[in-house]
Amino acid sequence: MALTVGTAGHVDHGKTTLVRALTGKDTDRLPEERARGISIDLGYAPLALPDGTTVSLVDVPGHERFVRTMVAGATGIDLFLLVVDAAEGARAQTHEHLAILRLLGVERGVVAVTKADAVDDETLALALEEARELVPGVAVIPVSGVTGAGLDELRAELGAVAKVVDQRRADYPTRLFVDRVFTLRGIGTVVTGTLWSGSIGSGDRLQLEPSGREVRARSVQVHDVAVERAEAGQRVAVGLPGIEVAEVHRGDALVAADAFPRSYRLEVALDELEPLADGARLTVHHGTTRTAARVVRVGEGHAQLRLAVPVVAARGDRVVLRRETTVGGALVLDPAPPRGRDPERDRLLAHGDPRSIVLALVHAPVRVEELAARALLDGAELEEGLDAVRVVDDWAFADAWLEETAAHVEERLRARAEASPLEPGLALAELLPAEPWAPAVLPLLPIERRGATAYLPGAAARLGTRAEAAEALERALVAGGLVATKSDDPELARFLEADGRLVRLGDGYVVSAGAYEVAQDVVRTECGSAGEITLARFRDLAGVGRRDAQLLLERMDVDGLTRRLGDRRVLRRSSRDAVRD
Ligand SMILES: Nc1nc2c(ncn2[C@@H]2O[C@H](COP(=O)(O)OP(=O)(O)OP(=O)(O)O)[C@@H](O)[C@H]2O)c(=O)[nH]1
Ligand SMILES: [Mg+2]
Repeated sequence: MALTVGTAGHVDHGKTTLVRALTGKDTDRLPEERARGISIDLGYAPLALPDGTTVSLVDVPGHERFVRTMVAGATGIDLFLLVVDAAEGARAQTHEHLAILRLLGVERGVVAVTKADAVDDETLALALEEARELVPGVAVIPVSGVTGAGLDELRAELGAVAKVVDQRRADYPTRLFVDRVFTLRGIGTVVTGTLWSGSIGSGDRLQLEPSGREVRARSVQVHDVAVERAEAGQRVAVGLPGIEVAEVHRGDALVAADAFPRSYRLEVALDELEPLADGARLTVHHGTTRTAARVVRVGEGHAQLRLAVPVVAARGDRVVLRRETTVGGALVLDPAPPRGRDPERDRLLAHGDPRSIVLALVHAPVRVEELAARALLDGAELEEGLDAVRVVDDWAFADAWLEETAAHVEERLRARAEASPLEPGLALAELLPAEPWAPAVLPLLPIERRGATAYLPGAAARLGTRAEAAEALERALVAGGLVATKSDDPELARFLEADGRLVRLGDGYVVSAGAYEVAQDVVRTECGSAGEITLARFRDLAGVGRRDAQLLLERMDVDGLTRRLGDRRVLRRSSRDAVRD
């Protein structure tokens, strides 16, 4: 299993010396580190354990000025190696580093009481006793980085603890926080970091955050050895062709495309070492990055952290909050929450089970892939959570929303049927917003579709209060015969036409269905004998005025009975055949 061990402890207590004694590698490589005799930057070395496995060792600086660097080094680790000088005992950064480890959720590790060679037995015994009290439940081993005493016991204990550390999430999308950037001849820009989750293989397309730039991984190495694929928990060096060194920095993240939100806000459960007032300004450390932030308190023990620089976080991430010293930490509940304070949503998120979280996120339709990209739930959790809502064609929405929408649609169709019994339907486009989810939701609504119009199931056009008007119109039509009647109620006319009771001509004129039949017969007969009919001839034969004659003929053109050639009309071929039959 791939694990990373991080050192911790006060300045000069012997961390780097111990790492060198354990691994043979001097991690104080900067000239300034050598000149001053203190560590300034993070150092990395592979450490072989007695059982043959190799873990990565991150050596952090102990000086109080470099605590922020220690945090960057500690965010990716699985277990700690706390180093205490036997002569000095626990000091300020021993305590602060321990607090940071606890805030980051790094609970397992080993305490090495070092420089055992430089103290008498009594002092050593006291130091060991003090260390046991300081970190209860963790093995305390006396060692010397100079004589090598106790190193075998220390390795054995690290091996034992490594066996019980929780697995990293290989099934979660890839995320690596960059801790070093450099150039290698023949390879170009190389970034290193601890792989928090997922895996990276040569050729993988990844996203560099927070710039969002797409990059391709080449030459993946774990501790200077090329590998096919690096796994979660390993220290990884990735060659990034086409990227300049100046374009990548410690704190950037290399992530699977579109798997994590890029966010200026984190919704968190606070872990306060000292009270944090609403509006407090501090520095948030997340991954290997840090940014200025403001605390906006939400409910009991919760807050939104408003960040100056966006981060790519996921639910369950831990952050460290610092001013001059470490003032607390926080557990990310939502890596990209909405701006407002919503205690109810906050409560649901804190509740923590996948179903509650999905319910907190989903009301109106949301794409499932968008939910995944919120980095709130991993694959299996998301699947479980989606049981709490409906999923149709990759759209997730709450039952409550569907009910609201159905009720709303029903209400509108009912109102429409009441106001307009002749045409009780509504255009679909008018009924549902033109949203991409509409096709998925439509079949679930209590409507009947006829073409592009929606009706209440079984709804039929009714005359309702217009029954009298309909009768009056029909009486007028009978009296009018072939002479067209003007109707000022187009809806009624359309209804009666659909019912086969009249025929609509242009300009709002109508004739009875029977009269239109007669007029058609006149045309058929004349064309049958004379081959054609003119407007004047039709007017005379039908005994109507010029306007009505023209309206009737135009309707026959539309119906496909006749075709107009100048001022003459002939039967269309299909109509001629019908006559011959
Ligand atoms: N006698 C003795 N001296 C030690 C031992 N370990 C470290 N030292 C000395 O202690 C001093 C500091 O050691 P480092 O290993 O640089 O301490 P550090 O914890 O890495 O210091 P920072 O990284 O700056 O926090 C050096 O002068 C070491 O030679 C030890 O086991 N025995
Ligand atoms: Mg050091």
